[in-house]
Amino acid sequence: MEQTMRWYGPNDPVSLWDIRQAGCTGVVTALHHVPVGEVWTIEEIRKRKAQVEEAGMTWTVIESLPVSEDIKKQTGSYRQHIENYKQSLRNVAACGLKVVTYNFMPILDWMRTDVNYVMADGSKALYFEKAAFVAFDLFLLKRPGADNDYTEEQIQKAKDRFATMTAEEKETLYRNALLGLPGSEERFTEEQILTALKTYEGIDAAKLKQHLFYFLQQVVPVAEETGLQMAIHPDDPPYPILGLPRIVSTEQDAADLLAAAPSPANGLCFCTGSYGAREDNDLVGMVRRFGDHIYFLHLRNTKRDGDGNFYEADHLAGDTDMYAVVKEIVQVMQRRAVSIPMRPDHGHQMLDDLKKKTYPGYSAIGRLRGLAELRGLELGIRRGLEETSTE
Ligand code: DNO
Repeated sequence: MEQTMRWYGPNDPVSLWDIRQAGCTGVVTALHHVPVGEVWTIEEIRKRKAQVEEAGMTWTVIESLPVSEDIKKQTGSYRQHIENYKQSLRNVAACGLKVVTYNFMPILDWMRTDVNYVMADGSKALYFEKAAFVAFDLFLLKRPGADNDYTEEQIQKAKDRFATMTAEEKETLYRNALLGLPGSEERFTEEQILTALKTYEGIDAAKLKQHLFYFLQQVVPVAEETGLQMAIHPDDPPYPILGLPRIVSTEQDAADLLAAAPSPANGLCFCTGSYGAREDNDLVGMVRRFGDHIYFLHLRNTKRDGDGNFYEADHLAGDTDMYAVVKEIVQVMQRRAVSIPMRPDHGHQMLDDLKKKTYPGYSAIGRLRGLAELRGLELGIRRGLEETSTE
């Protein structure tokens, strides 16, 4: 696997040299300063590429070229935004980039209730606690109609959980849940989120899927023409939240979107953390079946419990059998004769990370640990396969 880390750009407290010293040959980044829906110009892309190359690394994977809310809803300027997206694709291809990561999650990207969940060893992880999330929805956001989305038992659990929270904990929960898109410090206000949620009334999962398919049918031919690989990131967590549809959560969802615009350019960002937060996703089988369309890998592990809670475990621990997944990936890469770009997704805050302020999930040392473990795992698997084939 080609080893990379995400870099949020010049404002990222983790520097390009930190990433290089972690053993990466490339970074994954985006032009976070360009407003969603606008064209990425060749000039801006080149500038960013030069910065990465000055630190002795390459930039081939974009994460993300974001899809506007208008495109997801097919409202307002969506046609123009799709044209702009096509132009951005042509521009990034002209600058030598290869993989374009994006997602189709309405309004919010990933969601956690606690970004400083203390583990037994004192490091801190990201946590999604169902009862806290339901409490946020019902008692802090007070989303109209929210109580219809939960069972009596879930509501009771949320009430009990809320009753145990101090004012400070409520404030922290509120801030975590409304954390905006990764890469920005911006948070939604309660009013903004309620207004945004209202705009999705009448858009159910079937409709949102149609919008995704339409988008793909428009942009995939341009990606194919220019030699790019599109890589859709799954929903995180992989089920509906706040009454919003989520349509990239399961193997069937992935199969549907690949079939909607058949092309070598239409592919997946295979995130073991997101798909793995659902018990019914067979990750090894998915790698085997979608292998030809996996263009980017997010390797991360979660530990679930029966109540819908999960925390981000060490990369080689948790519910996903990382050995089995990486072994399958190695075989896919051998069959395709490629090295798929990978990044250790998220990491715990540990050691000096605990004294620094970084983007949640993106501290240097925690990710370095994950990367080092994954790198060793891959090497061991490769050597093991070589030995068995020459025996
Ligand atoms: C979270 C990330 C996601 C991902 C986007 C891709 O840490 O994996 O935010 O970048 O969903 O568009």
